[in-house]
Amino acid sequence: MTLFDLTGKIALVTGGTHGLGMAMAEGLADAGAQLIITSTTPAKLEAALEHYRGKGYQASGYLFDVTDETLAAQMVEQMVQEQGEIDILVNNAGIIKREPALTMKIDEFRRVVDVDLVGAFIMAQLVGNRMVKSGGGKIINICSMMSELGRNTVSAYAAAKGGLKMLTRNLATEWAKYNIQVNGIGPGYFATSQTAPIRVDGHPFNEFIINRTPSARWGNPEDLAGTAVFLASRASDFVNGQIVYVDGGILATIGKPSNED
Ligand code: GCO
Repeated sequence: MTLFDLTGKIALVTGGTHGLGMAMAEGLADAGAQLIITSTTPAKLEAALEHYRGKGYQASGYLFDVTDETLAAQMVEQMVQEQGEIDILVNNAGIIKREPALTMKIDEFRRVVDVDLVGAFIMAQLVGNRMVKSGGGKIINICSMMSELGRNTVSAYAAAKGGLKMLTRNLATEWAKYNIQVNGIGPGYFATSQTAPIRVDGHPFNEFIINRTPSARWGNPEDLAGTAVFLASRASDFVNGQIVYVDGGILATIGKPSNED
């Protein structure tokens, strides 16, 4: 299993204070990686570091917004000085704003695209330049079902996640020659704080997802850990520009009527 061993590796997970980011970070730490997480909220960062250290993981945290390219550059520099060269970058930090496209405010649309797409590019460029000098690395962009499918009220998010899929492919194209593998993970519908508003018992969307998903359940954050370790390890050294959808089969099927087993 040395193929999946991350001992001695440093993994930067943007966000990483809860939900999918935390589950992937724990998977990387269980495989031996040292963790660096980021957040824009001091309390969230402290609580997450306490959680990771409570589990015996080596973890450090940095407070900044991935859309602030000047501060992000300073923070990445500081991370490398204080922790070491970054071997793995998981672009997980993301937001969503559910609003019909006819009425969504432009600055709300811009903010979602800024965090979910431009922020990922800012971090990939900063860490990518260091990986070129250090001989290579792994970049994992957290995409979505909305990288492939549309849905009412999530136009900004879909635009950003669709763009992130193509950014993944383009960075893979440009950086493979530096031994940098750039891939993505596309989570399906997972039980997280982000989906809590649409995952309420009796909420039509909740029933819809359970019926629409061949696995007939919402994903659990830990369902992502294995894919994160695979894309962060030597096991994926010839995997590049791929989006691995972890979705219980949603993208594989047209779905079925609710009265069909
Ligand atoms: C939504 C959900 C989705 C999921 C996920 C699906 O409103 O449709 O929040 O965006 O979180 O991204 O892959």
